[in-house]
Amino acid sequence: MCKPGYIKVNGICADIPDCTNNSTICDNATSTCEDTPGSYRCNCKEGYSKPPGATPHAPCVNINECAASSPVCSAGSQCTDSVGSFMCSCLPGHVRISSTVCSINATRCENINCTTEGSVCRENGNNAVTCDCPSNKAKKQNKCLRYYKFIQRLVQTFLP
Ligand SMILES: [Ca+2]
Repeated sequence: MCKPGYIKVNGICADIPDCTNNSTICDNATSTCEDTPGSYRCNCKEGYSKPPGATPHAPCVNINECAASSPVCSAGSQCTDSVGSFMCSCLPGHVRISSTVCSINATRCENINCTTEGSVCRENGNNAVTCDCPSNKAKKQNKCLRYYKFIQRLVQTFLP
């Protein structure tokens, strides 16, 4: 007599090759079969897992990556779970950096806060936006000031 999981071959108890004998012993969509001494194990594929304490034969189930304690999608993106995977969609005004990272689209004025007081955001096609002072004003100490040229001329005249 052989122990469970073993079969007598030429008078010797040999491990039953469960995975080879039954190719669907594990769910091939969610796991891969691994022969173990006297038994087998269904190892979960990426995107699938077993509940803690599940038996080696237990089926693997979808991981909801979107419910993970640390976010899998970056700020500015929306996580959508799918069976065996997940997807990060970029929120409006954001551009894709990678499959899990979206970043504010810095080429759009709607996403830009011009920090120079009185400056106006201008889009330059595919390049980053600029915050320019209106044509009748000039930037001075983080403000767009009218008559800057006049002040500058005064300074140049009276300062050494
Ligand atoms: Ca998933």
